[in-house]
Amino acid sequence: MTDSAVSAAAASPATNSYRPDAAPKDTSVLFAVEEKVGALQDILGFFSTNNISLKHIESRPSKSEGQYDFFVTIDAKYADQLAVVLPQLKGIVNNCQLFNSELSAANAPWFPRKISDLDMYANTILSYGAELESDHPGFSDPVYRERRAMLADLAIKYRHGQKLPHVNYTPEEVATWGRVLTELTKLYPQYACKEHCRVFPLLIDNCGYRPDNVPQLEVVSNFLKDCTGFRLRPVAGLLSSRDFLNGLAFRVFHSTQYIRHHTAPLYTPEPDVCHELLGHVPLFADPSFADFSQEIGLASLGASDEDIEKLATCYWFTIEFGLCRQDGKVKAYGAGLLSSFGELEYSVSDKPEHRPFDPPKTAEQKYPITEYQPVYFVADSFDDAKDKLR
Ligand code: HBI
Ligand code: NLE
Ligand code: FE
Repeated sequence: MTDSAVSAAAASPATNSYRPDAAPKDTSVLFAVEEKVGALQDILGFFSTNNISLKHIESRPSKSEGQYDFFVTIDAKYADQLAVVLPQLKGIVNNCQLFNSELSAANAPWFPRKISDLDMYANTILSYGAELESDHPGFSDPVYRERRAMLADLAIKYRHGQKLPHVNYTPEEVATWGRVLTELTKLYPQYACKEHCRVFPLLIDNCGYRPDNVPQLEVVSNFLKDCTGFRLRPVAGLLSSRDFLNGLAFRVFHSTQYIRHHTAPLYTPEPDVCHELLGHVPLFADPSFADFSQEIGLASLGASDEDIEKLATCYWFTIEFGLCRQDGKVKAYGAGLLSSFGELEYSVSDKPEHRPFDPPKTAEQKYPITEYQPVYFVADSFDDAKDKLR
């Protein structure tokens, strides 16, 4: 590093100091235009009218039919001028994206660079939403609330590299887990996707999935590490979409450790240990699904708020509430379905609407968070979902 780079790094906050090369860089911009005679001339005209000299330009047919992609590189000295006219350019082209730019690097939100950076999220839990509070039986039960506070505290104190907290579940908690496990086990053969059905017996054999035992996160996390490199990290409650998705980029799944209230075994709107262990864990042990999950996470690193929103919606309709077609039948792979013996059967029935998984459309779909979903998206396979999401 040069002296000036050292001082630049020292001056910026510790969390944002990673800048491997402080020399000014070329700026590149990628966009698509409708295919027509003179399209290239129009593009060149835009840059020359705005006094920006091009260093490099190339074109190729776009993935979307009837359009051409242009990839344009300019020298760093024109970067400020490009920033001025960028909104105008965005008005006349499609899918405009900026690369390699000092400007875009400076504007990108902070994101974790290494797995231990996830320790920063331990204290950034969102409060429980009002909706959750009003229809949540546990919130008027003082014993339950105290237990939740104790388990939240364990998660807040956790740091990367430590053993995951061991919890001695009470007989009442074990009974709730046992009920959920027993009911779901009856439904899985008919409604769960084949990847879930393949892994589930391994969890019984290796991780203590039994009606009389709530499996410990540490044991389950070690099992996942062996299968796909995914691991669990305890979390006190809901994280922001950005923080939660960023974890997936590092193959880290933030897992709650408390259990739903004993009066609501059928369905709960918030994640709990039943949801994490029965819904998510079996699929994070599947290599193709693990890759799919990590790709959503990688796309979230440094993404704009707008893109985070779209990724969170795609996450919701796949990892959380996804359906897929297998051997001519519709099966559940979404964790929110695989952990709810109320919603699982409903989701594959003809009551809700089923639409094909199509990221541009799926990313715009609104959804309720405290009741059964009115709409589900059906993918052909995890590999197909992964290709489409890209
Ligand atoms: N936080 N702890 C936790 N668990 C989740 O399942 C979760 C979250 N935050 C957001 C979220 N899920 C999703 O609904 C998307 O917004 C990513
Ligand atoms: N509704 C799910 C269940 O009852 O297990 C939890 C969903 C969490 C997003
Ligand atoms: Fe979940």
